[in-house]
Amino acid sequence: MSFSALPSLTHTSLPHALAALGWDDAWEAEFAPYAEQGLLAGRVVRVDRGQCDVMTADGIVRADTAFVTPHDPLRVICTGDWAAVEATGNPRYVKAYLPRRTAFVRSTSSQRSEGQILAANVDHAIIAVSLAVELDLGRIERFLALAWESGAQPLVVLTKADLVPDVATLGHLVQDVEATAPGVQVLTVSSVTGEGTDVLAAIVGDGTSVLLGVSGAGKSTLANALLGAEVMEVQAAREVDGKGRHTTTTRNLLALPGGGVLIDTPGLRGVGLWDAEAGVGQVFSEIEEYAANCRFHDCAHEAEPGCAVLAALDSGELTDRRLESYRKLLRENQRIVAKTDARLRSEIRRDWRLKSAEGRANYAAKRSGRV
Ligand SMILES: Nc1nc2c(ncn2[C@@H]2O[C@H](COP(=O)(O)OP(=O)(O)OP(=O)(O)O)[C@@H](O)[C@H]2O)c(=O)[nH]1
Ligand SMILES: [Mg+2]
Ligand SMILES: [Zn+2]
Repeated sequence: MSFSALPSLTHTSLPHALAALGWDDAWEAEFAPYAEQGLLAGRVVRVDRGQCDVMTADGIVRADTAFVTPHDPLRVICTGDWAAVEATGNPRYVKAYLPRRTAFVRSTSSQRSEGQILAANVDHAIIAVSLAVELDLGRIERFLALAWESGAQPLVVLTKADLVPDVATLGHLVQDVEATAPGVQVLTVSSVTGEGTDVLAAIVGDGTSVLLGVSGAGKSTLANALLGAEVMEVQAAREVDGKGRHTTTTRNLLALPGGGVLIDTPGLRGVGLWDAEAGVGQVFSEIEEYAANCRFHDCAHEAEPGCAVLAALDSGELTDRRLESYRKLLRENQRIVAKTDARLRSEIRRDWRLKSAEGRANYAAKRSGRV
């Protein structure tokens, strides 16, 4: 991609050039000690091989990440972070980054299943799902669990609506996804006909959004549609979605012309849960609601008398697939949690919970015009 295609920050009428990237009073206050040291504030637009590009009020700075690449992978600087960069030097170093308000984390597929941060300080986690291939509801649930856990608001965007043969089929597909995603908006879009992109543009015009999904889902095509320019490279010819070809290889933060910030990410083959019990609970909120009515509060929903979950299965309100998926994700999560150092996890979580609560309050205040 070429950064010259980024909308110029000088076009903004906002008081601070960084406002177009999401800078606000709370960030400014947190940055004060770094400003006193003469460090520049900027948002990380891309990290790769020991270096990162940071968008500052003076433009893009290429900086070395040696100081912000600790052993703990969850503390490694990432796209979306607010960085403190040296004003001069060769190389220039990122000296620190501000505590994150939200972070999208998955566990790597490696043996050690470490957490890996995919994007920081995100308000909307957009899960892109192609309608050109068979829906994988389990995978959507998995993405949603991580999205809820991140502290961002999830959104499912069903892409390539133009490839669905008729309206009735489209309706059924949307219904299936909606039943899988309580409390989550489900949008259908087509980058070919333009359908739905205006609705999406309105959502991403506020705050920071990250595009997530498997390779070939159409994330970069959507990013370009929202940017109104061919900034991100897209897969040249559509073969079969999600089959091995990864077009986007780094996570890129882009300022949208109508306001808002978008992070395009490389396709994920799989997303392992990483300490996402609350997120799983939110994805399956209706099951947790049924469970609240079970006769025994420690009901395992196997064969207990007065089990409201089994009653919902019997009446058809709840599907076997969904209950199985819930159980599977809970089990997987427990395995990950058991593997990870408990003390470290609780420390990191406390940090984030605090920050994301603050972040949400700030964001809500900003939206309602109080800041
Ligand atoms: N018919 C149709 N094709 C689309 C649409 N959106 C994307 N495509 C095609 O789908 C293919 C994949 O699109 P990309 O945007 O590169 O997918 P991606 O999710 O960014 O993929 P990775 O970068 O590998 O993760 C391309 O050939 C696009 O032209 C759409 O709305 N309709
Ligand atoms: Mg892409
Ligand atoms: Zn029960």
